[in-house]
Amino acid sequence: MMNGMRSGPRVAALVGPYLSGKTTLLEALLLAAGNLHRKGSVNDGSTAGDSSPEARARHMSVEMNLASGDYLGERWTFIDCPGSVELQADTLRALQVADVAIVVCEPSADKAGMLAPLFRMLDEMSMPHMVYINKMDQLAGSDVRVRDVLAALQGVSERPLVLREVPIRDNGSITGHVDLVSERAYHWRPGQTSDLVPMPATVKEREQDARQQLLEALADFDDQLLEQLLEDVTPERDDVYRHLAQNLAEDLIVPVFLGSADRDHGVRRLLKALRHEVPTAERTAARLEIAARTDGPLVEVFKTQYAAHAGKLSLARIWSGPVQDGMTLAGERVGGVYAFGPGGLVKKTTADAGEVVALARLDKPRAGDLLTEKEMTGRAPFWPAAPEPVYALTVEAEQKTDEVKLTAALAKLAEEDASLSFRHDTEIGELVLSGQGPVHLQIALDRLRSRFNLPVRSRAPGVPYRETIRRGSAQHARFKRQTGGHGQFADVHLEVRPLARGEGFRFEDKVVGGVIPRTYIPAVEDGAREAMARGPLGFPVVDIAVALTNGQYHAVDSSELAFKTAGRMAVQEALTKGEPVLLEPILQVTFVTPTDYTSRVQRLISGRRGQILGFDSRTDWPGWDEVKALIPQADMGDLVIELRSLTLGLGGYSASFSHLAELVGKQADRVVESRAAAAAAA
Ligand SMILES: Nc1nc2c(ncn2[C@@H]2O[C@H](COP(=O)(O)OP(=O)(O)O)[C@@H](O)[C@H]2O)c(=O)[nH]1
Ligand SMILES: [Mg+2]
Repeated sequence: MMNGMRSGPRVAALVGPYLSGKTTLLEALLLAAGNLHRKGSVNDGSTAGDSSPEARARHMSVEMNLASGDYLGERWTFIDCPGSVELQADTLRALQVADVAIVVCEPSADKAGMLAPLFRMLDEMSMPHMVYINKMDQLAGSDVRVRDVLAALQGVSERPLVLREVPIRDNGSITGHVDLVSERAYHWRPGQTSDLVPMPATVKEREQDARQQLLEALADFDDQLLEQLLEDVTPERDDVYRHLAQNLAEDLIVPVFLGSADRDHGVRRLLKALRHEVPTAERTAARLEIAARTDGPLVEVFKTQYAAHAGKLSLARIWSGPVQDGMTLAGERVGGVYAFGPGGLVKKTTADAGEVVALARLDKPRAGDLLTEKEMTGRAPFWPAAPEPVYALTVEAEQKTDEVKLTAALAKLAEEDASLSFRHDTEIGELVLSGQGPVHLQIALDRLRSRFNLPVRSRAPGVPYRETIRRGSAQHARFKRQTGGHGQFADVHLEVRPLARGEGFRFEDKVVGGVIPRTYIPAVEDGAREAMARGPLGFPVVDIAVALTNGQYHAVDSSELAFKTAGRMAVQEALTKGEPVLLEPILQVTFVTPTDYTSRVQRLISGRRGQILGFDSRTDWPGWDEVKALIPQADMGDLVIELRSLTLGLGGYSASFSHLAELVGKQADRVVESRAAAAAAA
């Protein structure tokens, strides 16, 4: 690297909050590297990234965007990741195959907290990452200081953040930077290489200070460097670069760069750092515990996509090469190898280790699979689990005839995105789509229309209410009918009584002396179950016991059907008389939130008829709390939206069924009325 040796193709993932400027930076990097002639803008929808109709319509990245280009003879693939928390799954996948993450953020101390989960995740993965503080142009006329922004960022990063540049200020605006390793000063010019200028006297002291901090940070990991510093020896520049590369590769320090993606400032400096300091694919494979091969290809699929014309595409990083069009991978023939040009996919005949490619027409592989020629050799060792769903909608094809097509299309979308799932809800008889929030699901619905030509309707899914009784009773029912030849006869005595919550249904046979023959007794139980399918309030009945105590039969006229009918009649009667009561599902919900917002989360819980069970600071996560609560499922529908707006998008939750609880009063009346109205309409 430093000695001019080629490093092979490398991959950088651009991550960070929504609107921090990732897509703009991608454009600036491609332009600065010489791969674009004209720079697009996210504001008029002309960027290389964000080219899908769903992204253009929202002016935001709705999925990862890839673009490869060459910089000084080396191949780079940039993966621009969506910033929205709802679209995190894509970011996680991109990070699985990247050599480095570039965290793009705004020059604001107030917004630093938004980066806490990201820094934490990167550190947990030991993922080499650097920070690019974007939008430096916005500091013109403000008194925001870079060192304060840095201090705020450090507050949420476990790893030391190390400034690589200090800004040059002129009349309040930032006009350039001083590189702390080379100690050269640069004047920024839009769209051009920066001018080397003499270091302004005003910045000298600050520069010395920041440089000393950088060297001390490196010396923490190297005794020889520490000795040099103690003896006031100036370390060799190449040594400093070597330490920087080494510490980045091991995620020991996080270098921080400054710039303005919009104006192409500080972009070449960033590219140079990428070139000299980012670990090779080989080193990344070792970090990920993926054993490269010497005798053939090994590729990792990290995303699959169903493109309109090309069919299924498997996006893959090649850990061992080469990969050729027409070769066999995992026993299937590769029907096309594509690179990611700034304008779209570019067909290739062969691709080498380190590259990211799209492989066409491989049916079997899923994201996270490792492939060789013959087989899938397993899963990537650290492949992340899909995030739990926190939001759901029902989906229904506008045209009834499209229903089969709808299931097939949803299966493809769910394969592309593991954080999206769907199931057929037998109780409401509808497809329920679950995911990470309203934006996430709306994007999926838009895709059904734009990619599969499938217009759909959607709404909030119903709550699976139940009902039970409060009072038991004894019932007698006789079913008797005389029609032509032989008739129908069954006579039963039942005792129906409520059970404790969660006990379900029990059927007890207390018949003595054979007053009802054995063969008819299961039929009585079937009849009871039929009555319970829809209780007097309109919902399935739970938590009751039915005991068959006595009865009569007729040698000719009795039948299973007759006893089933009598059983149903008796249980229906008992339910109506038993003070039926509605039961609603209560979920156990565990929230995680920065401590600053814990009281807001507690108010949110109370506002949704919830009951706080307790809260605690997270032992392994300083500055964060965990709040446990019970919340009715009926109040969970849009909870994630409010939670995110109360917590700067940082709070999250997971929920699971806890128990059924009685619901009475006006609220219960409303539920029963709307059920009756729905039944009447059906
Ligand atoms: N002032 C200023 N605005 C920028 C800069 N970089 C990006 N933006 C603007 O910030 C907004 C979000 O940019 P975008 O690249 O879409 O952010 P992303 O959500 O992180 O991909 C757009 O309006 C950009 O024009 C910058 O360096 N300076
Ligand atoms: Mg973007």
